[in-house]
Amino acid sequence: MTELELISRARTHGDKVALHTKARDFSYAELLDRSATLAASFLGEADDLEEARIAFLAPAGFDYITTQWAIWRAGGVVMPLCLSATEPELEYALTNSKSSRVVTTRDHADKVADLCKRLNLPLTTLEDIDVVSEKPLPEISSDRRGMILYTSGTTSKPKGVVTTHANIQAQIESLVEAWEWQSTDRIPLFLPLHHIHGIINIASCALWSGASIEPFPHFTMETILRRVSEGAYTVFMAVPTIYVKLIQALESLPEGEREKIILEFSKLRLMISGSAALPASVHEKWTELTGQKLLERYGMTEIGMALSNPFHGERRPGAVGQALPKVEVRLKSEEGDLVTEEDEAGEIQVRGPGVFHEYWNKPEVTAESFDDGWFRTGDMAVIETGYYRIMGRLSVDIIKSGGYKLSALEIEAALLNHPAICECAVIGVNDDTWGEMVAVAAVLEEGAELSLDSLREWCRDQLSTYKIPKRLLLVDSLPRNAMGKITKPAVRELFQ
Ligand code: MLC
Ligand code: AMP
Repeated sequence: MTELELISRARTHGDKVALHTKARDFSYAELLDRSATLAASFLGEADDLEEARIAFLAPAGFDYITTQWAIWRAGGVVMPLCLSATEPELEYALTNSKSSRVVTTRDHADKVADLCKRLNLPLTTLEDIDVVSEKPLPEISSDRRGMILYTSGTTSKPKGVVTTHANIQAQIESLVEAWEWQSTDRIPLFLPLHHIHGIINIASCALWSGASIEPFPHFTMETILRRVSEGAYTVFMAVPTIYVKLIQALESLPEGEREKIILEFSKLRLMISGSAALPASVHEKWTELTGQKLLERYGMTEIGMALSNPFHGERRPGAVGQALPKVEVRLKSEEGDLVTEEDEAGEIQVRGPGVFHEYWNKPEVTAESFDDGWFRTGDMAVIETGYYRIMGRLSVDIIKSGGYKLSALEIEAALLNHPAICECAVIGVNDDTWGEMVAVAAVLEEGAELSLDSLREWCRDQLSTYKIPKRLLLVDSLPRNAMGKITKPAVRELFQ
């Protein structure tokens, strides 16, 4: 029988604690039992979901993991939705992926009920599933599609990144080997579970290894500091914004309390940063405070993780290390030549079994994103004394804020629906906490008025919180080049 390796490995972990939650602990055996029951229910009369896309909306925890495993075990493709998405964003993901049903919890049903009705999509609430007896589950070969994650990019609307089970397994195995995951590891999970950082690097690597996860619906400083001070974890993974916020929080604590938490941070066996550039100053400050040397790594939804500072050896501030196991990395210059020398910049291109299968329903875009079998990341880097250093992105239209990748074009398209806005240009402005922050320069309709507060209020129904502009500049005209195209570097100067 062909069973996913994640599932057969879980059998060997049996009674071990897989999830430690406030309510109670859940063992690996419980994850297996519940996911088998759910899989039988999702299958109904069918023998195999045959790659049907099943969207689900659930916070990190037992429901999330068992739904994910159940969809996989029944032969479906998991499509985790963003808990803070607006209705237009959810509608786009559901219709673009042609999802066949939405699964959620009673607590979250209100968020999708009307939409599902309008789209004529069955909505299943996990608490209301009739316990059907288990049934034989289909064989899942590793070349089948397993997951779609929506990622923003150089196109206005997000693209669905499809990975097969083989891709997912390769991404997990690479990290388990490089970072020496242990079955004794305990890790907090507070990052969103519609992105690869939370799904692969934390949840899947931990469960693959027989480790224990403490899930949280979102990041809350007080709770995390308390659990760290109780010695709850061995491994910690976060985006740079969280390390900046942790430094601010620790520095504002009374000395006794601070020292206690810092001592526990210093005992962790591994602390990792990724999803956006970790400023060298933050890296150094964290070492100064806790004695921990953060391990910075670089990755992307389409490729999993590609570059990492070493688990053993020098973890260099401002650098992302070297290629991970199972990953080949090369740099290609703007002229299209392979970069063979140190200190010469080039685009990062990646090849290997972890690289995604396709952009959902976009064969041309998929083909264009590869150069002779190598995925073109759109990120520029150099190698300096053996380590890669990320220099920035090729596209000005991609913004990274708080670790989220945002498309300036998607935000512009939404803002252009505002009745007061005639024209606009969205850029990311540098910010010490968020890395970049969304800023918009706008030309208003004749006689119209617009404040940042009212624009932000209007955006709440259209865009997730992190996409909503944090700065607004009203201008008479936008800077353009001779061809009439808006020049974003000149827009950025307007914000200086
Ligand atoms: C929220 N706020 C922002 C903001 N997001 N302000 C500026 N820029 C942003 N991006 C503001 C809100 O408006 C609000 O302000 C206040 O901050 C609190 O909002 P929140 O939503 O409660 O924020 P918080 O919970 O503190 O979120 C911060 C965070 C979150 C860092 C925990 O952004 C996060 O989880 N980021 C991780 C995303 C991630 O996992 N990316 C990985 C993608 S995969 P007010 O005024 O209303 O209080 C990938 C590949 C790889 O990148 O390599 O890993
Ligand atoms: P996403 O599309 O959300 O998966 O985000 C992937 C992008 O995040 C990459 O293309 C990079 O631009 C960025 N990124 C991830 N890790 C790092 C890092 N350590 N340093 C700089 N940028 C990073």
